Amino acid sequence: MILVTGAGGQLGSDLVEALVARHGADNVLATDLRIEPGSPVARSGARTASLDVTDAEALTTAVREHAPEAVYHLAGILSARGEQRPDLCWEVNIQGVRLVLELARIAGFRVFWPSSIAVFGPDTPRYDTPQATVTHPSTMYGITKVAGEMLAEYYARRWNVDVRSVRYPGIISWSAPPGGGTTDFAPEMFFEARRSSKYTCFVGPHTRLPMMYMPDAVKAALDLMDADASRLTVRTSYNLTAFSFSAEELAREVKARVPGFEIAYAPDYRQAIADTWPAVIDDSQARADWDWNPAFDVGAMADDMLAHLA
Ligand code: AKB
Repeated sequence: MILVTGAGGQLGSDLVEALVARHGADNVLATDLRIEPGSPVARSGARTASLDVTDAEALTTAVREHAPEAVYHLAGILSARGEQRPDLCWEVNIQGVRLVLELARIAGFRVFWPSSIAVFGPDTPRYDTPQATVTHPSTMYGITKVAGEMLAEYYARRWNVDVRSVRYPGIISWSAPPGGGTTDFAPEMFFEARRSSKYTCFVGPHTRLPMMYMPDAVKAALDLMDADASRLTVRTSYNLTAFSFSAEELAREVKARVPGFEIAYAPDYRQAIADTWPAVIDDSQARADWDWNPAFDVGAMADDMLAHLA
């Protein structure tokens, strides 16, 4: 059995479908606080259950009942929401990953856990951000991701828990709306371009961030979990990227495909978060250790997004 937490979120919505295609619907248990009827996860055919990752008893019971061989622990509060609810962000993100790792130590399952470019902060090099560099974030979300990475490495080294992780950049997808992140302006721009041909962007035109299209985000999780353990040299979390663009450059890509598209900028509190994150990430370690190689560049992503949203 493969157990997925936070399955109803942006990544889970597509990853569950890929896991069902690989392992069969009966062998994937997709959990979240609530799985919406008609959602991509509900439609995937996977078994579903309600699960709160901060509830140690419920998580322990789920592991005992289903004896998973792997847990994809996706449940978490993202950066923007985390600044509005730092208490909740700490509780869900830290409690969740600690419990999953502790259960992995006892029960022996493998773990995939997403970290983020949010582990970096204002004193990290912004261009070609190396794998090993300053991780000194200014958001609660970033703090929980740094702590989670440290815990992952600790459980891997001390207890031999097979936990694998990537530092996701912003993820762009059409199948599920983003929720509570700073990079959400990118997918939102596509949704609004199709809906109303205009978008007011919550970061300024020159804000440049690393990004990735959802099929590559799913591929990264599966490729890393498939990788030969002896090749993995990083047990905190791997830098990962596909491309970087500024908000203005993305708007240009959209305008080239949606004639009449209008963009305006009204930066809000999320600008300050974006300003502390890398603009361009160096993911050469992931490429060397497990042959990471994204399939989509910006143009192919924009074509595919708009074709699906049409
Ligand atoms: C966010 O914006 O919070 C996330 C992330 C980069 O981890 N998309």
